[in-house]
Amino acid sequence: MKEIRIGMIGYSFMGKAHSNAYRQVAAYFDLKAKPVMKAICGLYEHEAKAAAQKYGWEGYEKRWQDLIARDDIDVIDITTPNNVHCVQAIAAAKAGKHILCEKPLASTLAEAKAMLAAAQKAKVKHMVGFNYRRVPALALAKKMIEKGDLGKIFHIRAVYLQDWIIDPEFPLVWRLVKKEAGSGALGDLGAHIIDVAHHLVGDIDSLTATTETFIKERPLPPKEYGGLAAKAASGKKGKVTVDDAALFLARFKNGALGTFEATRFAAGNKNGNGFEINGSKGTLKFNFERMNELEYYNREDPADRQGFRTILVTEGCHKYAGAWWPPGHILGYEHTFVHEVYDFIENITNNTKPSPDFADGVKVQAVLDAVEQSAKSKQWVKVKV
Ligand code: SOE
Repeated sequence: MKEIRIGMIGYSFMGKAHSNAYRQVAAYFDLKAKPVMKAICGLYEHEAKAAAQKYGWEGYEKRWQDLIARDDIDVIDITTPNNVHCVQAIAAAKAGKHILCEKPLASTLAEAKAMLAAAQKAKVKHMVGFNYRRVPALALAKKMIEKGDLGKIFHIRAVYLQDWIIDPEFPLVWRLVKKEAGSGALGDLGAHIIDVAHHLVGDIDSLTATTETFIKERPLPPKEYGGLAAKAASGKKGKVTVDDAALFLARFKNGALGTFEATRFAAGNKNGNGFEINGSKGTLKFNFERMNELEYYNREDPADRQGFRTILVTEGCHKYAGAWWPPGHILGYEHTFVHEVYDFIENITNNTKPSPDFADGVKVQAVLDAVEQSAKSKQWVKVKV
């Protein structure tokens, strides 16, 4: 069987999730080409070596530049902090590698555009890791909206609620530093719900936003720490230079209205990525913390029995779900990444356009940029790609 040889940059949370996906995908999906996990690299050689052994990579490289230069690698998977996505993706494109890059695509709109241009010039396949599109319940929502089951869309109410940094003693990890992350909850969580809105409702025309940083400084983490789960902090403190929460109102090009809330200070919400979409014929509601369920209200049900029904999205007829288990044997977060790498490998072997690709990533980046402009100016801002 043909092989698709993968090189991965990064070995923390997303590196672990993507490694698991490459290991599993061929066992559950029929592929024309088998992913081969050639090598992984990251910040520290000893951690790359350990990750290679633990996650099932054939080997590791000390430097991402050496990984990209290898002629036995076809795909570069970028799971590093946002500030290095651009330099790594452009180098990978120049080396003729297909690229799967984690979200948000970049730290700035200019970087995102440069990544898209480089990938297009190199004629390589490019996908951005908005994995929530690949939750079976979201795929069903997309199908229902496209079929017209909701009719004309009036509203999307989108939230992405987490609570992992309410403790002021939680250290200053890279996601809280503008130089590395570009923005805070806005780019990390808001990017996901903006992409979902683009996917399910359409393009955003203009918006007005506000952001807040509730805790202005935090203890510095030890030199080597892993991503989200920072270990005990050192004594010194550093400034938080990104938003802890970002909220905005949006007007869509198709006339719909949107409210968006991305925060890491919503106590009790662990990964509350959700939406409610209201249309002329009904409503869909989704919350990732109940990711196998989609709630549907149909205004065309008989008057004496209207109400929200909960669809358990685990049937064989539901996109992706049928590849796994019998109905009711629910899926989890990690399955969305298996679906993502399945689709990307299919795009490469069938020479089809990945979705979402870097152009979709640029569209999200343009909204992130507009939110930051509006939060500063306190005015409505047009979204400009
Ligand atoms: C942030 O905590 C985070 O890890 C995001 O970066 C991921 O994209 C999201 O899927 C889970 O939460």
